[in-house]
Amino acid sequence: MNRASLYEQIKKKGSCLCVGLDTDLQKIPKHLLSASDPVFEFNKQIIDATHHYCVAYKPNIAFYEALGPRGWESLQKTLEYIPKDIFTIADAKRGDIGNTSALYARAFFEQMNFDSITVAPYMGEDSVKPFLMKDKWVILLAHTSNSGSIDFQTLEVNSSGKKLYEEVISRSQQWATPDQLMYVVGATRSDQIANIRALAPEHFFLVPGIGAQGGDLALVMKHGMNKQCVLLINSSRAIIYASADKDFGKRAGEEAMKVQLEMAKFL
Ligand code: OMP
Repeated sequence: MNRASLYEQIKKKGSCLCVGLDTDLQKIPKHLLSASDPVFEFNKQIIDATHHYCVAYKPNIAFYEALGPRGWESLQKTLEYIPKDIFTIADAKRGDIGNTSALYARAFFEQMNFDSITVAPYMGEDSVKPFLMKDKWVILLAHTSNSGSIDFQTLEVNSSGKKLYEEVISRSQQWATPDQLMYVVGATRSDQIANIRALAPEHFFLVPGIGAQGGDLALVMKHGMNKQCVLLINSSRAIIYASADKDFGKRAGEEAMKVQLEMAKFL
């Protein structure tokens, strides 16, 4: 999906919500465990209940890989079930030397038809470039939401105090246009989001960390948007596990709607 279509969806739905499909067999309602594919059954009902309120879905690949071949099958079925006008993110956090990254790109963009993939920038330009395929997006980890992000990302890389994540953002803009490249900026970094936006005025940010991680949605919307929104704000657990009972789909829909209504105030 290209930038214009993504923005079209954001305007149409009054939403920049991304629902994270972090589907865990330990957490899904017990009655689903007897289904032939419990993970897909859960995702299907979540998608049915939430697709009016979101513009993206982000399956976190770890939750599927951990189940072996049947996890990959559930992932493929889920991807095919997502409505075609909704942006898809393979949250795989890949990145390796060039020829290996090219195979990761084939796995997620050709074997599976994801619109985008999360990529770790640590190995540099040759590890990122193979993912830059026509009509596909790289979502580069910049300033992440987790506590360990301060171990490396905020280290100063020069005498004027530039931080490593800032260098990631400025350097990587030489590799791709804002039509192919997004950045991950955690919602738990909302106090810095205005500064980060100044470094990349046009690029979409994928912002995880509202909901279960406690990030502030209103602050992210207020300081992170530009005129075309250019935010995708992710919530996983707070939406998909709103209930552990048979009403889980309905409750997920209600939670997604609450977030959408909050977003609409800013859009
Ligand atoms: P919840 O905390 O349940 O909303 O899930 C957050 C999701 O976003 C998980 O799949 C994380 O792996 C992912 N994530 C972060 O939480 N923080 C980041 O900085 C980056 C990501 C990500 O790349 O999606």
